[in-house]
Amino acid sequence: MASSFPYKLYLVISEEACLHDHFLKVAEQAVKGGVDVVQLREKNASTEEFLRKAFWLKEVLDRYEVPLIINDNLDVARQVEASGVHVGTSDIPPSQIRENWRDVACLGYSIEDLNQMESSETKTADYLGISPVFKTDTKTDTIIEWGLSGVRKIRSMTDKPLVAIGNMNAENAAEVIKAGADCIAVVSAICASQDPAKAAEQLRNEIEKS
Ligand code: TZP
Ligand code: MG
Repeated sequence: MASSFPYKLYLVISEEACLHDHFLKVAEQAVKGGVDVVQLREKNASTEEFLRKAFWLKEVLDRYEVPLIINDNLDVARQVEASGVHVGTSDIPPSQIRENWRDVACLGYSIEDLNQMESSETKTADYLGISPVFKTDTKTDTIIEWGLSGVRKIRSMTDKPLVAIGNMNAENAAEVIKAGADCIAVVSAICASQDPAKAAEQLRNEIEKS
């Protein structure tokens, strides 16, 4: 599909999710393994800390020409000149992000309820997160578990790029792509791995062959 979101393997990273190495090292290894877009998601950091981490991460990703997306913080995103912002249903609405950042390159919005598919907020997003595809211990305040049927349903309702997130791994990536997702997003499959580069490579292989 032609889109402004040509990415296939999306790393959603936070410092605390990285169990075996510093998060900047994990991000770099993941990119070497095949991650082509990275989101910094720091739910517990102060703005100052978030900003500092974002600057560091941006510096690493720029070396590989991999875009950085910031979770739910417009100020941090703009200050580090990120490629975009990702928001969920309880965050700043996408329309407001666009009003305040006219040339935002990449605006992501999580779909947690089928009713959202009719909303103008969904129409304004550049890509949609299917959240979560499968239940996950990484984010427990979720409403639905979309499963493969949910991915197919959302696919039938939009041409927008779809990013699948929630307990995604090398075992289930191919079937989720076949169900209609364009991109696979992971936290723990890479951040909790002893070998983030290899984990990314395995995921990338599954995506490419499906
Ligand atoms: N949004 C929906 S599920 C999720 C987010 C941020 C967490 C995904 O983490 P994991 O470890 O890949 O299941
Ligand atoms: Mg949120």
